[in-house]
Amino acid sequence: MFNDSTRREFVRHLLTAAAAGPLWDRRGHAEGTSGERPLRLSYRRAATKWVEALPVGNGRLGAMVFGGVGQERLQLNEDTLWSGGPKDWDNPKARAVLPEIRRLVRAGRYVEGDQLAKQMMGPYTQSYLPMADLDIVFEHGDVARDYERTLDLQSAVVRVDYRVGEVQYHRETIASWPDQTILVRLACDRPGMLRFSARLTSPLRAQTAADAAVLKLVGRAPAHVDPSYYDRDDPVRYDETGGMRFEVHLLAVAEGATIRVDPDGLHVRGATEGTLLLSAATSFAGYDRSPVSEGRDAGALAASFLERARAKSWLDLRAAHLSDHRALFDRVELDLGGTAKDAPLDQRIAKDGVQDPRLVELLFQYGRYLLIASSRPGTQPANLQGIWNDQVRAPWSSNWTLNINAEMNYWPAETANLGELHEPFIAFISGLAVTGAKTAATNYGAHGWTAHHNSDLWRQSAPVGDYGHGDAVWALWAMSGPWLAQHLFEHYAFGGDLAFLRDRGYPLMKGAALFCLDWLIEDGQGTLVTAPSTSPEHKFVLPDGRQAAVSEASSMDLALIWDLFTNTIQAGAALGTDPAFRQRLQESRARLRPFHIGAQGQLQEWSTDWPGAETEHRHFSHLFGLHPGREITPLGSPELFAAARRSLELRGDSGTGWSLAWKINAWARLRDGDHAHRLLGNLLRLVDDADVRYSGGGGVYANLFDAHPPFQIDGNFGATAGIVEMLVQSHAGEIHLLPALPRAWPSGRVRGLRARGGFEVDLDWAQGRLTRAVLRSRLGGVCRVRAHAPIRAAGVETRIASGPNPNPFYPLLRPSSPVIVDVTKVRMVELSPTVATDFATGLGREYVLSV
Ligand code: FUC
Repeated sequence: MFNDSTRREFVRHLLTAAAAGPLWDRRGHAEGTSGERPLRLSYRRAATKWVEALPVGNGRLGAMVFGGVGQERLQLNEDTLWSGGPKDWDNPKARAVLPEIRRLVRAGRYVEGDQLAKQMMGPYTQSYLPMADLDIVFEHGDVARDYERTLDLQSAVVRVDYRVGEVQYHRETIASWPDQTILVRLACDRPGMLRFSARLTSPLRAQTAADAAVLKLVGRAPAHVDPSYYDRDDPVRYDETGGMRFEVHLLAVAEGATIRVDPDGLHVRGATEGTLLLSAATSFAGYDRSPVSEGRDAGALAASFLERARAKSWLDLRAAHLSDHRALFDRVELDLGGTAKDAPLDQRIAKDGVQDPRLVELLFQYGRYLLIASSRPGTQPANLQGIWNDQVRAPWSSNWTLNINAEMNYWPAETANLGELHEPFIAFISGLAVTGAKTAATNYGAHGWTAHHNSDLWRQSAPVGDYGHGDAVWALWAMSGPWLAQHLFEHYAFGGDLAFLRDRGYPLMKGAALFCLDWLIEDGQGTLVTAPSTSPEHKFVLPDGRQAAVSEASSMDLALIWDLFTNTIQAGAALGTDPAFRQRLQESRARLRPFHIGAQGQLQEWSTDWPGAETEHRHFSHLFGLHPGREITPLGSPELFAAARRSLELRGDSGTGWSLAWKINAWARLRDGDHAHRLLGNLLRLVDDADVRYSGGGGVYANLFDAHPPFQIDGNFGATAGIVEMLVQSHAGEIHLLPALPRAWPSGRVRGLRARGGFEVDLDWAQGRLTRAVLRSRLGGVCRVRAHAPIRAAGVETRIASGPNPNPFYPLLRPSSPVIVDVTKVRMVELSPTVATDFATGLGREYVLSV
């Protein structure tokens, strides 16, 4: 028990949440994270809505922590808990109607093409499901003082502190990767004053049972769940033969307390401190195995995780969690200036938004935090909601949407120094290449593999739409393969791991390229085109006013195929393999229909300069080559660069959350830092709207989750990636330092960003100009650095760059010249002057640069 002065000390630590004092160190409650630039989401009241709760996760298990006083709620997820099981989604009819669709499209009968395309569809994907709720009901009631609720990004701990009468209460929640459990630590400063019951419930079919000291929830997922936008009777179907099993196990450890377990819960009385340990598992045994007849033993798995964790003390569990998390999180530091603000986070967002550089830092690091919490080697990749979902029929099934959203989740993985967290996505792509090879053969009679706009735990690879219910504008898009394959190449391009490229990356890239070679057709004028082709989710308007989706050779198709062929050629050359195949890719790439620059000086979205159905449509797929591709660069393709800028201007500055995040990246690639910053400002707007909105309305919720609306995590990852693109770029034949620094960040520093070719970059800037940089070279090779002036490297000879960069990771690519409808309409972009400097680097060496 504390005397008055230690008690005051205790409260001070709780309220300021400052670095650990000796008391807390000893008791293991505080983490001692940096006091100077705290990275915290803090609030003075508990969450009342799901998008106010704070996420923790270990890649596999996720919890949304509400932080209630009288009742704590943890809404729980496990990343393999989905409806359904493997099944046949391929559709041989697609192959039968393919020639007729191509004929209709060639004849300009697009609306008929759209209709016939419905016959190419397969079933909708299954749904990612919520698992359970852990409710902790405290006997002290709901009235408290000095309440604070905080997520500390650097330690990955959610803390709740409050006082009831004279008793100070403290709670910490972590999701431990090393110990595969979610842990809730509870403490108070008066002996025996902790009294609570912990209960488990589930929105799925489940029952609880007491098994010795453990409370178990044993449940089953539905065999089928329809997407939320598909309005049918009986959308959630249970059946005894289908449907994954799952178990959640809960144990309380509290020395000196009385603990009773019954099916209703765990009842703890007379505790001063204690820990709840929660483990969970499903019967998922792989995307191609039945979770019922070939499933794993969910109960045995959950029990083994719990067994291992209960053998450790809270201090050890917490220390293991901290060192695991910080080994990833601490690699990057960002300082954009500004002063610390004490107000609750939602008020800060509403009041200051992007004007507060500390909020931008928080948003940036939140994306990194969320990736660490939702994507670890061996887990499922982050889906539309990462791993956090409380709805049985979540928006868009909380699946993987492949025409931008899932890819966006992984944009920051390499650049923001979390390259190994790309792994779940790479493994996902490997699975999709297996199911997608069957789809390519059955639906199109094509070699290689591809997938379409949606996928799920079972690696659904066919067009969705329930055999005709869906719309071709989103369902009929056979281009997932090329986009996904970019991630394999980028993983190699940043890390330089040749064994990865040889054994995993290249074979999958080649498979995607084989599909494209078969998918491309002659247009009768010597060029290669795709058909049926769409520009994801955006229709064009025909001269008679009708709208259609399916045509020939949308710009995005051509950009994706160019990117895939280019990457596969570069990868094959790096491996010294397949020269004949490379030759074939080179020849086909040279014959791709060139981009067209339309009547407004814009990059055309479709092969004809049709107006779009929505001028400010959220997707701007035709700019893939600007970002995340590398076809459109100021040096390699200045007209396309100018046309891309015009297209983006025409799209405007509003959008859904992910669309705003993509625009940050795109404006950064256009080297317009102020415009990128404006988009960042549009994203850093407080939203309190959960209804689905397709045009405009994007922002962030009180817990900084991206708001599409509704919540969709891609915008968080996209924003983090966009902030990196503003500071460092390396896609265009050189490393560009501060390519798009906005005036709003005149001075700052960043440490630990990554550039292609194995470089790690630290930067310092003042008065809007680079002052110092440190480059660590992991692979050696020539480093070409672009900055506002020539750079000097301490102790190394430098020279002004000329000609191609000899570093094989840095080709300068020159795509075919575009067809320009009216040259007078092309407004070339004037960029502020910059200089590129070359110097040789040695493997594992560090270089200090000055300007
Ligand atoms: C695509 C987007 C929507 C949404 C959904 C999950 O259909 O066009 O905006 O992000 O995916």
